[in-house]
Parts: sequence; structure tokens; C-alpha cells
Amino acid sequence: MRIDVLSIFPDYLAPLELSLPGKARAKGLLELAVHDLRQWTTDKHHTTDDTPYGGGAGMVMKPEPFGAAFDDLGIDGATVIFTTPSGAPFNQEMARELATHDRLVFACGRYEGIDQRVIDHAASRADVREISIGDYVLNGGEVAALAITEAVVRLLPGFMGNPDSLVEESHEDGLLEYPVFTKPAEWRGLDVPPVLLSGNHKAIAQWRHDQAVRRTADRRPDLLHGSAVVGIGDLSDLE
Ligand code: 6GU
Repeated sequence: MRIDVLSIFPDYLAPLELSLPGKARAKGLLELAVHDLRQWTTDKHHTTDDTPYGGGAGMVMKPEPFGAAFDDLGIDGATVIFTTPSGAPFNQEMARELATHDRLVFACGRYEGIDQRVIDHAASRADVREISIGDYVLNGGEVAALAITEAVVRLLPGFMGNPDSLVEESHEDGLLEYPVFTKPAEWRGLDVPPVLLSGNHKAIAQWRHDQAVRRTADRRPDLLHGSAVVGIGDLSDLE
């Protein structure tokens, strides 16, 4: 996979050079380039924003720098992701889908957003997505691009040392993950649930599933509606 990120704060994306995406690059699974959008400005002050037509507060990102950047990077056939609080909510299913693409280009918006024609023009040449990482407002899309990249890159085939760890984690089966324990069996008067020490694999699997359903019902009831993995009776079995 190749990922390009366009931002007026490229230093914000420095963590991408480290740890997880860094590991994917070292393994040859990922090519990554972070670009300063200001390199595609033509005026002395490297202006990337201007006042909104129609009036109102804040500034809007100008179309020309993004247009020139898209031309130079060659977005035809790529998937272009605009990170914006008004985008579709990002989730694990979307991460899995994006992990199958060859080329992602992130356009990070700042201020009150990007001139709509940038998005419309990109959509005539590329597969365009507008994505949000949650119902709150960040100053810009950089942190969202980081989060989406990390979620996607760890799903690239060959990235995980042990792919089984992808299967059991939160959200992969539509449920939150069950609580986990390690040694010692007793710590500060708190015991590990005895079933986990029983060696009874069927009972352990059942306990973990019950815990996952219980936790999901408590914290994220919205995930349970329409979740195929919650068998009829699963919820009523729990007190
Ligand atoms: Cl993608 N951008 C901004 N600015 N704020 C957000 C967001 C994105 N997702 C949630 N809040």
C-alpha cells in the first residue's frame, strides 16, 4: 500500500515515521510520504486559506494548493480521504475495507473546512471518502489521518506477527473485548475468575463470550442491535 498525506502541519504526522507504520515500512508493506501543502502555494506568504463566500466566521482552505498537489501526486484511481467532522463515522469495518486499497491519499483540512470544489473535483478523478473519527471537533484533520492510518496499516496482510490476535480483538466480531487477566492468580486480594484457571476450554470460551456481550450491552448497546453474533437468549441469560 502507498499512503500520501497532505497537511499544512506535516510535523503533526511525525508519529507515522515511528513504531507501527514504521514497522510496516520496514517490512516493505507500506510506502508513506507526508507532504507540506504549502509547497503548492504560489504567493510570497504561502497562503492556504481565505475568507468564506457568503460571510461567516473562520477561514476556508483555498482550492488551488490542493488542486496542484493532487495533479503532482497523481490521484487518478487512488482513494482520497478528506478528514472532516462532517464525514462518515470511521469504524473497524471501514478500516478493513480501506486495507484492501493500493493507494490512499489523505487531505487534512484545517479551519472551517476545504472549498467544496476540491472534493467535487477529486471525486471526478478518484474514489473520494469524507471520514470523521467521532462526534467531537478537533482543530484539524491531522490526528484523524493518524488514527485512520494506524487502524488500517495494522490490518495489512503480513503486518501482524500473529494474525490470530486480529480475530479476537474488540470490534472484529461486533462486540467489545472480554476482560483479560495474567499472572499472578491473586493480586492485592483480587482473584482471577476461577473459570480461566479451570483448563475447560469450552467453559472459558462461553465465559468470554458472555462477558463480551455483557460489556457491550453496558457500554455500547448501539453495537448489539443487528449484531449477528449475539444469539437469541444471550442477553436474557445475563443477569
Ligand atoms: Cl476527521 N476532523 C476534525 N477537524 N475534527 C474531527 C474529525 C476530523 N473527526 C472527529 N472530529
